Amino acid sequence: MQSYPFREIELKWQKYWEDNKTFRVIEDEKFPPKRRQYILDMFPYPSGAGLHVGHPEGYTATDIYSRYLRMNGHNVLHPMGYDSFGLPAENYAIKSGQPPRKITEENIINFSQQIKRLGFSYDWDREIQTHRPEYYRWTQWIFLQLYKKNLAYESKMPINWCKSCKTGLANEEVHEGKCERCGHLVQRKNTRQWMLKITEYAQALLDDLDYLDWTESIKAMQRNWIGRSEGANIYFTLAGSAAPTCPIEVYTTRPDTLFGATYMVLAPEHPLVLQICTPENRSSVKHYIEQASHKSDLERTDLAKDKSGVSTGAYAINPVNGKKIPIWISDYILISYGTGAIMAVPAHDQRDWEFARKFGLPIIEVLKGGNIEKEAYTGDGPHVNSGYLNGTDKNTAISSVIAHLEKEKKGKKTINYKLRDWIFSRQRYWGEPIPLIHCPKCGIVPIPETQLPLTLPEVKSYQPTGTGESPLANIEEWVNTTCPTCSGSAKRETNTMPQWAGSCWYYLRFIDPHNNSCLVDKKKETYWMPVKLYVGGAEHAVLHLLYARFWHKVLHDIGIVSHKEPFYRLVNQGMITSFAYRRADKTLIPADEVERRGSIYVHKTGGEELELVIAKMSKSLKNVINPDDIIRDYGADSMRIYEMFMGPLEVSMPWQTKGLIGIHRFLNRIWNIANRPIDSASPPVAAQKVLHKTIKKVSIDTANLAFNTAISQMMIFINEIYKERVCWRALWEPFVLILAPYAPHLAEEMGQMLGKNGSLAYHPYPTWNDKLVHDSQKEIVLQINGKVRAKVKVPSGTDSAQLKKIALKDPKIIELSKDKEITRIVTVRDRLVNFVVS
Ligand code: ANZ
Ligand code: ZN
Repeated sequence: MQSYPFREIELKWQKYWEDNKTFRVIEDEKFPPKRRQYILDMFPYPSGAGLHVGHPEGYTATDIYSRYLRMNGHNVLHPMGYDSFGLPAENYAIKSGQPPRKITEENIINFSQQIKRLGFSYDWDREIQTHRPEYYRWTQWIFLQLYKKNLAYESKMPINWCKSCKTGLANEEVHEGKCERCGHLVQRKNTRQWMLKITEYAQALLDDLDYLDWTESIKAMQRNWIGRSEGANIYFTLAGSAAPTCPIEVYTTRPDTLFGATYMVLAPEHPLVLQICTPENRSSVKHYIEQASHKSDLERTDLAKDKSGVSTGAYAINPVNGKKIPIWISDYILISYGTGAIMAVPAHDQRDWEFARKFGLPIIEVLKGGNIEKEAYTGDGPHVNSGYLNGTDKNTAISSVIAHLEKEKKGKKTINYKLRDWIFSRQRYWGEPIPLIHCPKCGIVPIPETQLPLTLPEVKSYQPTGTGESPLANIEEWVNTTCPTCSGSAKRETNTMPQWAGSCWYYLRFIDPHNNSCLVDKKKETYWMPVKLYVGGAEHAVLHLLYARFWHKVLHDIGIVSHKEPFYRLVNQGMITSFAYRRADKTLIPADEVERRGSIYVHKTGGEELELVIAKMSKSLKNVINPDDIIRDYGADSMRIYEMFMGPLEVSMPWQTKGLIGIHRFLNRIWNIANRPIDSASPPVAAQKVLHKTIKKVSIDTANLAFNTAISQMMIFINEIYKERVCWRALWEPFVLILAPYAPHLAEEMGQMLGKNGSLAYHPYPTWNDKLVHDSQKEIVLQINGKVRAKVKVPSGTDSAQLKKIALKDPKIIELSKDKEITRIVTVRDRLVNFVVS
């Protein structure tokens, strides 16, 4: 294919923007608050694999939007940086023997080149890298503020521990009690951890979701994760004289079912278990506790799992009716939720029902309406077998029972959250050192703020120690220090922060990246915050996005930031997938041999059509598209527009090189028109109308992030203009301007050809003329039995009755229907009239 000289043009303009610092931005007071826009991308982790085609999808969207806003008179902060601490670099360091710093910085250079080659309008003077001491100094500073506010505390928590890999594991990394990586049985190990009290902000994190302009699905995920539930704590005393005097407290969301509580279950880790269990049951209880310790919470709460448990031999008294009920232990009760103990109501809770069925425990119906022979009934209904609650519905019964329990001091209304405190320490090297000192005399002493950053020392080995300490623990000179309070000898904290720490607040540093005296200047913060649009993948729904909101709220409470929430509007881009293989024989298929058939994708071979599987791009499937290749063969502008044309931003779509080639042809056509002789005469009215419709549609769609439909409209315009032999200046100038946010390199070049000086980046965006947008006349097709027989022009908006009249007078219709009977006339305003005849 003959291509326009995209390479030359793109490199030329990228150099121009860089040399002229075209996109540098300052806090210019001449822009009123409404015209200050902070448009943010999720900054990448600079992996060794380089840029993925998924990265530019979000980056292109925010870039088009930022460019559009600038042309519409907004001051736009649009920065980029690197989230550069993290495990992959450390693992690679262990394998290759090279320092993580070196690997990371090489990756950043590569990433930067790739990102710059796409022509994004970032203010590169604001670039930050989270692994740089100038940056993590402030990450450590925030940690100290959390510590001072009692929001950071040390705890011994049982975590998943793999002996063979010498490391703690997340719940998600444990399968059937075994380490996902090596297959070893996972143990629960008590290790010293630093925790952040995110739970203190549970309610605020929940409440403030309401006013955020985020996709409902992400909000729902956060709400679920926070998991607020309302209910009651109820106290059960133990039966028998030898029993401990303290009652067992349970948490329930259904206190109304108390009359149906026929037994109790404690988590195996509950501190009372070994105290209350009878001598005969002791050995089976101990055995069960040991078994449960190998399982992750995820497995224990799996609904499909067969219930297991053992009896403690002890009994409790149901506070509402004095009945003696047995106490069991089972791993479906988690120690970390509620009180770690439940009252079991098998008639109305499915887990309890299954447990009761398995162990022959009594099932008493207390709400009418279900069939408890078959399953637990979780619906509402009048209460039965429930003393003073009989006849009431669920909500009335809940309030009534709580009032009774509170009066008799047998229970109280309670709110619980699923959200747990954040395990914030890692026994790893490549992260921010935690700025604390352990002094034998003074205890834990924070490092004075003036001594920050506490820099990460170079080490020889990045291998985990296996003792639960990070590799930093092996560096004597670093670990041994003096106490800032008493000057005695003391030791440094050797745990580091998790990979999420740096990204919790990076958007604030972009506002004031070189400030050496504070995290962010207050005036600048007020100027830019909150982020007006944040674009990135949905995989961060409850990790980064929740952690960042938490830190932001703490920073708000200590007066560093002016808003309660950091990201006002969030858009999650869809995933760019790829084709994997034929269903039948699993052979790989190149993406450009694929065709679309409605909602499926097929590969044609010798008359045979095979349906294709859509998959994530991955090395093992050999279906990864490398952005470098695309830019080399088709240019950055083609890549940008193609990714935006694939479909709505939020929808996942498979990559199709064929589609990219189509876009490249479209840009070639534009180039072809640009090289025609310029005509300064007034263009025909029809052409002006297409232009104004295009300006209107592209403006509105761009403002709404509906980039794909904006591009379609530009295509319509180009097809119209391409037919003519000239290039009218009056049409071309505005078109080049609306194209500029999308294909900035090509547009800049064409702007120059039109005699514009410098960049179009701040050129006023064209406006449309309403009179030219509305067609006064519409062409209506006249059909007989669905076949087009004639066309007529009518005033736009002509109503149905009028349309019928006009159509019936049409000579062609008169002639073709003369011997027939018209049974029905269908009209569609501004479009058609169809005669159904027989
Ligand atoms: C009695 C009952 C009767 C319950 C009934 C439910 C239905 P959410 O909504 O998730 O907060 N539960 C309490 N603590 C638990 C723990 N540590 N591990 C496992 N399960 C626990 O769930 C609260 C319900 O989950 C509580 O209400 C309790 O069972 C159980 F018809 O108590 B319910
Ligand atoms: Zn001391």
